[in-house]
Amino acid sequence: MSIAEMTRTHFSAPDGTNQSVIAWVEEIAALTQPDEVVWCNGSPEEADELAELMIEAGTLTRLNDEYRPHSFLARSDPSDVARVESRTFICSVNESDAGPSNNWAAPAEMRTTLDGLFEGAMRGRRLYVVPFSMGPLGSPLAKIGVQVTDSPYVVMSMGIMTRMGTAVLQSIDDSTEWVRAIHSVGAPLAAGDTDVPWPCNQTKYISHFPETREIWSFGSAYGGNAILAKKSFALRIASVIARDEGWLAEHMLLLKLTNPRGRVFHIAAAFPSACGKTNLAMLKPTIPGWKAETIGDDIAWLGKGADGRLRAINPEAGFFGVAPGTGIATNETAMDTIWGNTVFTNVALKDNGDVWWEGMTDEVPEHLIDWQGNDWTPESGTPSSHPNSRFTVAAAQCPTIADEWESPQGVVIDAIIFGGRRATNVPLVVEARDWEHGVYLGATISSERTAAAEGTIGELRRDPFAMMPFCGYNMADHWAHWLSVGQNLRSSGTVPRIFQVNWFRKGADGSFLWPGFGENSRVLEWILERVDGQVAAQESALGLLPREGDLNIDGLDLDENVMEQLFAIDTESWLAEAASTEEFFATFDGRVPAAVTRQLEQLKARLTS
Ligand code: SAT
Ligand code: MN
Repeated sequence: MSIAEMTRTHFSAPDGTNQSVIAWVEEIAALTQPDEVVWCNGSPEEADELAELMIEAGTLTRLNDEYRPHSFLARSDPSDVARVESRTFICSVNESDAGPSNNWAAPAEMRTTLDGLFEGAMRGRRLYVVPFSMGPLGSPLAKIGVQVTDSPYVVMSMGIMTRMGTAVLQSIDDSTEWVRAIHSVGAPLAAGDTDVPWPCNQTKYISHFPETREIWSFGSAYGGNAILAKKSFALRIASVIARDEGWLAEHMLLLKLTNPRGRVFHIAAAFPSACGKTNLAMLKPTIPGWKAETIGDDIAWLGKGADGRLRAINPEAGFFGVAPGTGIATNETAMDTIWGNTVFTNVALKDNGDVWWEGMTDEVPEHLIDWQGNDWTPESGTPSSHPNSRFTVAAAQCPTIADEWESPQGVVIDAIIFGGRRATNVPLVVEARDWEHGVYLGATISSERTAAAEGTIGELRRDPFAMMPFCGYNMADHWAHWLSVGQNLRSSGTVPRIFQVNWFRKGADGSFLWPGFGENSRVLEWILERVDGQVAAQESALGLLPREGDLNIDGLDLDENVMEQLFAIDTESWLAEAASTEEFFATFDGRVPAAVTRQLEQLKARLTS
């Protein structure tokens, strides 16, 4: 069967499709005027057919089956390589509900702008209808969305990152609340126009309408700008639904750990983009007797379960991980996950038809085609792969995926961890005194900028709960919501402990003090021994720290004084940090909860006492 014949079967909505979906697709098609409407069924044949189309269009290169079976390389337009936070909008009815940390636009005004941009935007292209479930289909915690897009790359990515296809569409009935997500690369084709491999538009809008649970994305085909199930739905829109319904949608990995005594724990950990969430989610413990298994690497939905405990699911079905820096030494599990059936974006191509990126192997290939399609040698002086280049792969392919990763009820969370990338100030690990203090630690995460979004790399920025770019409502209200979730959990008995970690502290010579990666299991050991009541801790101005000798560094080759430096509390710079926190809180127009500002006052008092 030819490609054209195969898709022809999907040119009308499958039997049983709910009228609300059909009417909406018709409305969007009337606005965007695609040549064809294709209803995606989520089958492997469909994905293969899309791959063929994209190979023909130059969007994808098929990798050598011998080294990387059934895998592809995509090269984006060099201008479309990361999330565009300056073009991301929360269009709540009231500006104050978006808060000072989001770009806001009045819904009516934004709708007028978008109507203008989307009118005829899909001319000469196909509109793909992509029904998807976040969370296992049928789970009480799962949510449904439908994305329409004119990008086959986005369809393919959604097929990996979500549960996608006809079964989801057929689960929608008149009572289903489903999220509407509209995406166009914004590059209509006139008759006779030849397409480019990666169509996109210099004008970009990633707009969210929290009240009507809608997403409109224009101009980009990259990652979080375009795979709307991910940051736009599972974080920005879901965080608003979660606020309204009493649960949490967070930028967190989920990890299962079993200690040498056989006790099982689950942790949820929030870190900003490109700060090692995927590495931690796929941790290989270096300490004997510990086992780590993966549940999720980026997003967690958490809520009080029927048993009164905090439970979490990974709403995604795949990993969209940062490639550079991923190698056997840093994340062997990821390397084993991406053996095949993987889409790589903006990495380098080897002469043998496999992929390579900085940090994949110690040995650097003598010749590559770089992420922009140019010849590359070690002398080129530029990275061969874009620093935000990615792999997209099904979570089920991860060798350490935990049995319960698709548990409809979610897993019980024993500890919550907040982290960032901090060269100074923040110790290797601190335990919060209580939930309120933990919320303060989350609210005051700062982190050095990475390549995951536009901006100056290395610059320190505030990133509360690692949700700064992803919270669909006022960040200060998010802190209040966390306080109320804690209160609700307390009313039924168990509240998870909260910790802060920093793998990235540097010494005077600018090098990292802590070896990180698998050795982070030592820090998790201390955290879980605390949770298990096996070890005491010592008070400090910042919270509870490991007592000398309690953190297991057996067999680690650390320089002298490294532990002192990792836990050093410099009063002067902490007072400066507290002053900067005060300024940051002041930007929220009095909306910061009293329990959070009280924590700041207590910190200052402790630092000076
Ligand atoms: O591009 S994504 O937003 O999907 C990844 C990230 O920045 O965390
Ligand atoms: Mn992320």
